[in-house]
Amino acid sequence: MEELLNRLITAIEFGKRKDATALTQELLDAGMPPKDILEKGMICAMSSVGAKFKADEIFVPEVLIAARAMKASMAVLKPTLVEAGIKPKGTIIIGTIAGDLHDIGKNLVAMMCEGCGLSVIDLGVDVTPERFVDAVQENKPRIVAISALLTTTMVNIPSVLEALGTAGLRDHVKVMVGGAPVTQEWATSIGADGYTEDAASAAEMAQALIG
Ligand code: B1M
Repeated sequence: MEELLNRLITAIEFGKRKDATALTQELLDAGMPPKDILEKGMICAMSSVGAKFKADEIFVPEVLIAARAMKASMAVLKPTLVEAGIKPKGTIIIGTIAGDLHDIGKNLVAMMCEGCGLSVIDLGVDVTPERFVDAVQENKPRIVAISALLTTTMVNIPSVLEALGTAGLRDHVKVMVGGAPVTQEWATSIGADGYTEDAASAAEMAQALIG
């Protein structure tokens, strides 16, 4: 089974979607617990992808195809995880801030977080403070993650923090911010709980904030 698991890791890392789904099914058929397939296989593969991306050894397209393979494997595994009562480590709501249509970086953050075993609710792009608040009320996530790619839209992020405060939700969620124009200094100045420069670090921080 060890060999099958290593083949699954390689298939995900190299974005071989069909191989990844077939190997996931083979591991299930061979009797490997779904939790082990998730943690020792899929999460391990995406951690390695994240580390290589951070080290500039691979780039956005490779990460996207790896994440796509991981998603396909996850679709095979999900029913058995649900059956076995294995819950995600936590829920994160993510979106690109109002006025902003850039979503490639935000999608990377979402995929990396999924790769770490978090449940991700992606609100898409151009997300207003009201939509963030509604989604928090509905889904009770541990984290709200907000991406901005424009200097003209990052200034809309503080309104989300304010709206969460007005709705009495600010103490219930950690707010992470990121995107090209955002800096640690600015994130601190608006009272965000976390800032990271890249998607792999965002997933690491999300796990750390969830504890
Ligand atoms: Co736009 N665009 N764009 N664009 N675009 C930029 C951002 C820009 C820097 C280009 C430039 O002028 N050099 C510039 C912004 C200038 C500024 O404000 N400082 C710009 C502009 C001006 C515009 C328009 C206004 C152009 C126009 O119409 N006049 C317009 C705005 C539309 C709108 O949003 N309302 C616009 C439109 C577009 C397209 C639609 C054509 C397209 C977006 C397609 C899409 O996303 N689906 C687009 C693109 C592709 C870009 C560039 C070329 C690439 C952005 C990208 O995807 N990078 C960009 C120039 C550039 O960056 N070279 C540019 C790859 C991606 C992986 O990186 O998103 O930074 P990034 O994500 C990184 C980190 O930032 C971080 O992790 C990722 C890496 O690991 N990260 C987070 C991101 N979110 C995070 C959240 C976190 C943590 C980390 O925690 C929550």
